[in-house]
Amino acid sequence: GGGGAGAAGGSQGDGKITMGFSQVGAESGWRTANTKSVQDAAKSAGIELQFSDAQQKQENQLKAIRSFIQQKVDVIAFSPVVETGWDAVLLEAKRAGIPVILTDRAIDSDDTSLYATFLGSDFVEEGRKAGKWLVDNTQGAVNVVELQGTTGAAPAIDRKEGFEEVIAARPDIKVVATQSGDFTRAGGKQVMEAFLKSTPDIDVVYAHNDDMGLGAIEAIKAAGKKPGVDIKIITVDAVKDGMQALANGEINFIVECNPLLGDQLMDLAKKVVAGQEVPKRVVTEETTFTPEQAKAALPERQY
Ligand code: GYE
Repeated sequence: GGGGAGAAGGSQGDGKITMGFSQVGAESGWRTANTKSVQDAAKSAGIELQFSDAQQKQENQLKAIRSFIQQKVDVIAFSPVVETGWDAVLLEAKRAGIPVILTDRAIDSDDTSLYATFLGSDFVEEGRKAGKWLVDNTQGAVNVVELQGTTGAAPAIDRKEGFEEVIAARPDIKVVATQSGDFTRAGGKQVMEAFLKSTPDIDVVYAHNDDMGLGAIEAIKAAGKKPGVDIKIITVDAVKDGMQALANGEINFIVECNPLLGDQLMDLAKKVVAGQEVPKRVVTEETTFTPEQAKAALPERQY
């Protein structure tokens, strides 16, 4: 790391860019695909990657970022596990002259000078797409239970918000229970087991990711009900296991969230390190899948 903007020195002074990357964890299929994408892309771009897994803990991310600053990497990229609490550490990076790229998840801060750009999905829009499917594909009273992502995480906050915004048009759609399953399969299963005991007449599960939806499927089956039929399931991500369940009719609709951010991230990193202008926000393109569309897409699906 040459440190200052435009240096692109690399830690060994070999002209290579060094990127410190703080990943959220390994909580989901989405995350696994995202990690692989970042690692592969760094290799092809000739960027030296210092990869750190925070195991879904903000304190680990703070430690990793501080260690990247100490090592004088050329650029720091990270996917913030939660939205708040980053200003102090990002100010330290700024003072050290190290540019920061937010990838996948956003932060909640008034000071937009703390990062160069934010690359990732529009999570509010994903929530809207989930809500729209529900509004368009149900009639009469509908009881929804919601499996939220990690508390305080941008995709959990935004997917809830976008969904609520759209279903507000149908007062007969009610979210009767909502709780975090921490974006994991085990979390989704556990929360769904509790919902099935405490909440009568569940018509629909809205899970903020495939993994929690897959956990909910296990709980629904164990309760002697048919996922996708007795209880409809909407999820977000469209990773292979989710798409397989959708094709099998156990999930009814998936909103895609693209984890393959690696190439775009390396591209942005090179520009930022070279002191070039980059857009402050780069939104990834995504679609939605019905069971028929999942069947068609599965053979080509990379992750
Ligand atoms: O949807 C979920 C993962 O931040 C978009 O994190 C990402 C989310 C993704 O755990 O599966």
